[in-house]
Amino acid sequence: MKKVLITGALGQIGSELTERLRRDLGNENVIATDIRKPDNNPTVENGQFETLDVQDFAAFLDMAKRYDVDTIIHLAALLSATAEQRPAFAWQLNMGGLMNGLEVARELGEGIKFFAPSSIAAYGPDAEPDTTPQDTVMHPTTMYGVTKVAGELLENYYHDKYGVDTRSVRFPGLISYKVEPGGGTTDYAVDIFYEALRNKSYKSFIAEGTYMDMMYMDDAIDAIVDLMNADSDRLLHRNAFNITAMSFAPEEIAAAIKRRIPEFEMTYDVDPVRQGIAESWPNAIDCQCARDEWDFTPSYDLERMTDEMLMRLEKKFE
Ligand code: AKB
Repeated sequence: MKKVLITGALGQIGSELTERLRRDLGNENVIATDIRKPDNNPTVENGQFETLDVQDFAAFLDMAKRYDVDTIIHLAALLSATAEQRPAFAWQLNMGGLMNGLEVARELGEGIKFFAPSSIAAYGPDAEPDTTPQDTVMHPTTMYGVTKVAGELLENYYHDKYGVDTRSVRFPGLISYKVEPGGGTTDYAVDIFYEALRNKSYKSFIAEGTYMDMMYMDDAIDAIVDLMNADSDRLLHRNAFNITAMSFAPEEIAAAIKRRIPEFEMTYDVDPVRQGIAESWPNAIDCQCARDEWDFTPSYDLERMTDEMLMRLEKKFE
């Protein structure tokens, strides 16, 4: 990874990955792109930025060639809840953008590295819910999940057929303080921190007892960088590795916050759409393959992540 083009760079993952890669590779070697223009996002603005609609193949190819990149990190996509509201558009954007990204990588030539995230959403309700294996049945019942499974297969295809060095992870819910996520089912685990500090209360749209995998953003960014730098000979899997750092239900994250903010109270106003999505996903996936094949080791558990989120957001609100 020497010169990287990132799509969806203004999103929750993109902003933090852009900042990290600019530190690792130098400002001029990270081309941040998004369909929107940066609006008060200094991490992305302090360097090369271009507007790019990933559905425009010619513009995508032109940009990758113009900057002579050797790696594409394709993050532009709709998340689960938004995709369920607009399934046809979700298919068009998630699959069209991915296909264009892979075609750009193929045109650039053999050995180009390509990353596009999959998700725990790639599993469906018939997968084992606990310690869900890396390799098992994958029959998602959401449009987002359907695009993730199809995307994993497509990335394998481009690797096997054209030699594109595709790599990916199945991300759990990602928790961060810099840029808020939008349109996801796991977003409650970020919203809760904002509301705990602003109002000392939170109304959860996910029901009590619903377990989902989660991870603090620093671990997610490390995971992308470590996987992209991993020795290809060690990778028995590629698209995509299970990774997770913790699994909790709403009442457990609420309890962790209450231990630090005793006045905090949580109530429930369950959204049937997002609850249905959450129930179709695993409770806790098994990430042993990622540990064995590229030494994945997250460092934030629920307690450390809660301390960090509250401390960082308090500073942000000052
Ligand atoms: C979502 O909730 O849609 C995402 C995901 C788990 O992929 N955070």
